[in-house]
Amino acid sequence: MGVLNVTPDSFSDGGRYLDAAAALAHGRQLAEEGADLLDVGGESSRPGARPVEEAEELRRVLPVIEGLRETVPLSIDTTKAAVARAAVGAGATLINDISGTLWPVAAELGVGWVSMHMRGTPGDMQQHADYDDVVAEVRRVTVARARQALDAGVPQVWLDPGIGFAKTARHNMAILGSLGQLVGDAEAIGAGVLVGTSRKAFLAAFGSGATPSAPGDRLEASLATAVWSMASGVGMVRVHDVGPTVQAAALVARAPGVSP
Ligand code: HH2
Repeated sequence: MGVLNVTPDSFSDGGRYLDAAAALAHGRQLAEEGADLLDVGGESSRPGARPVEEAEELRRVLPVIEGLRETVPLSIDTTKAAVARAAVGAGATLINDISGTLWPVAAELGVGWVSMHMRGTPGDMQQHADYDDVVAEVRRVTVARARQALDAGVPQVWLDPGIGFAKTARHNMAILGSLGQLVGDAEAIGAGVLVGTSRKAFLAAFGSGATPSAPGDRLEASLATAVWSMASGVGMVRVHDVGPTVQAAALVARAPGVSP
């Protein structure tokens, strides 16, 4: 899943693809690099991000979805039911909903849905990063919502632990270390697992002392966590750097017993 942010304020690429022509060109490039799906978003969800008006979000994402729908499958990264509906009407086939609430819309429209774990909203989520057992909560919440969605008739559901959403760097690492458990949960209910670590801040808190702090300079750490996720059985990784990740995925797929 390649990231296509049509926003002025996303944490790593804010403002670069706000113009529809720039977004379309970038989307076509990501598709050429081998993305199976592009995740189009018109509202940043970085910690402290401000909400965007519905009309503005629609203005950002709809031309991009209409312009790319013949080129590559698309998901819509939104928490608003009206935006999800319009995006699906324009050609998106998956609702990537970080709020965990839009499964009834996905059921109504007959499209896929992502069951992601978060507490609070992007504006206040980091105040809620306090768990007895973060892995147990992520598994419990994402599986319970996924079951509701599947029971309601959503045709395809992805469990996503929500790396960086109401989580400290240690929480994120604990989740990555136990991805096999979430993969087992997903298999048991007929869902997949999606993980998004790409360029996120926690990557700078671990690894060698030289791990760069600028989001665009976190390619190596992003690839390491994508490879780890795929080798743990995760079916989809959400990334900014599609070409290098596709190369890494091809290599992982050659490992006996692994099929990302
Ligand atoms: N991460 C981001 C946004 N949407 N959706 C899912 N399902 N999983 C994620 O981990 C995830 C997500 C944050 O990354 P990005 O889109 O690059 O930044 P921003 O939210 O600032 O636009």
